[in-house]
Amino acid sequence: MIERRSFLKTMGFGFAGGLAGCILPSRYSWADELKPANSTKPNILIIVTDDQGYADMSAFSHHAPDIQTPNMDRISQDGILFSQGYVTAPVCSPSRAGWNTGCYQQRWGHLNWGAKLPPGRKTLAEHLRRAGYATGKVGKSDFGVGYHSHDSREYPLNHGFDEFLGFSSHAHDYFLLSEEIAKRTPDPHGHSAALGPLMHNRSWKEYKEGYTTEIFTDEAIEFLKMQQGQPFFLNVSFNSLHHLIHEVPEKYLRKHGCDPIPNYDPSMGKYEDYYREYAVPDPVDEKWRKLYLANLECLDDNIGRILDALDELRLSENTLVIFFSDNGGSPYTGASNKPLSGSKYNLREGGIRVPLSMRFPGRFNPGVTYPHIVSSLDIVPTCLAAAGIETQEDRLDGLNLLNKMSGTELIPVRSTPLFWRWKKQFAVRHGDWKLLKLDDAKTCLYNLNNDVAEQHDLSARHPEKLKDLLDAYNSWQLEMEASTNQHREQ
Ligand SMILES: [Ca+2]
Repeated sequence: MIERRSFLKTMGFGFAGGLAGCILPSRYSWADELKPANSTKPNILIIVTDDQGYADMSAFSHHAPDIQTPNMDRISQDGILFSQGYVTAPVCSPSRAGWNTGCYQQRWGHLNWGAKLPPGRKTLAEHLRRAGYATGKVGKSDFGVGYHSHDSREYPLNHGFDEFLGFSSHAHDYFLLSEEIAKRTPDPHGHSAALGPLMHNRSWKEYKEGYTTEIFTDEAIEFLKMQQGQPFFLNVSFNSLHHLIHEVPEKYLRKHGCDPIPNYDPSMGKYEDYYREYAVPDPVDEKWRKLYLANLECLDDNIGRILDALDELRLSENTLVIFFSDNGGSPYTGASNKPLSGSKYNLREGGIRVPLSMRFPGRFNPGVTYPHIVSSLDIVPTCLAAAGIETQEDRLDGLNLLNKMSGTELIPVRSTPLFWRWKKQFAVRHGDWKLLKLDDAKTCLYNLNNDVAEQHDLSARHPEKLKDLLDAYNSWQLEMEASTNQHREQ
């Protein structure tokens, strides 16, 4: 992310580096660069993991016995752990569309993987950048299947980020990041995953050696070092723990007793064929759990490096940190969502209830577990409130959590239902109740207060509750369709 700082050096702002070789985003203006810093605004750091299971964070009392995530746990030890934190979809792309905008992605027809990010839907980065924040994104940016070009709205520099290093698609090889491997591969930017150089601002950046979890961490720390004195928004979206889960540095493989699996080589044929073989291994046995644990430990260590950097730079006290997984654990990686049933790719709790924590020194009490329903939709309004930006409540589907989490009495913030629709599945959560319609199955009703694993269908015993939630879903669905039609007409 040296380009912007190099530019400032030439303006006499005292940053290291030179203008030679720099590539400036085309929409930069002198006025933007000369905007005075406002150090009273809090910084915002959002760390997103990929496909992490609900049982795979040791801060939870229900965590799986074989995992330890001491660095992820630091966030909730100093802040709030959410035991009922939901995302808006059981897969990457629509979930990310939801949290980045604070709106149900169904409002513009983003039901599966493929919808775009419409210009009429502002992202958190756009809100914050307009308010004077320096904005950076590192890692995975995913708004639909396929590789997005540098000039598409789905590319981070075109929806609010000043700087970006990562990939704009749903999956990337963890290790294969060189130009040479991309040239030798018949499908380096395949439909399902990519390999080769990372996207870097308006260009590309190759790594002859390296590992994405560590590269993204290095870049995030570099961003933090250079942003002291002005408010920043940094989003670090790791591709860990997405498949290909077996791509892990050797020291972690050794520690967890894993047998290495050879990575792709062009002599094997198409990358997509390799990717599909290891994205859906059969069976997913203890071998894969060990690989998952190795990948998770590397991820946790690197999150620790970012938190350490915040401490060393004396930024922690004025930074709101939000941590969560974009969807539940995948059935193909060895993740665990216990005690929930279901997983990534379905609307059972295991697909949409995720590890979620926040810390905001001086605003959130430390060491609190919040037991009520919250959503990734709440991230945008909460961050806007933290930044002192007037929240356009009528344009957002989430809630501002800021003042609700500050006291000692933890009351439910959400009185209205949450809704999900993904492919043919849909679900409604309201209070203790959940309505669930899976593919080709009857519509079920669960009381999650005493049946968190969704084992006992109560639809026959409580037909009035079933009807209430179904009516609410149908009304929501009509609202989403009307909104989608408006977007189509724009
Ligand atoms: Ca994901």
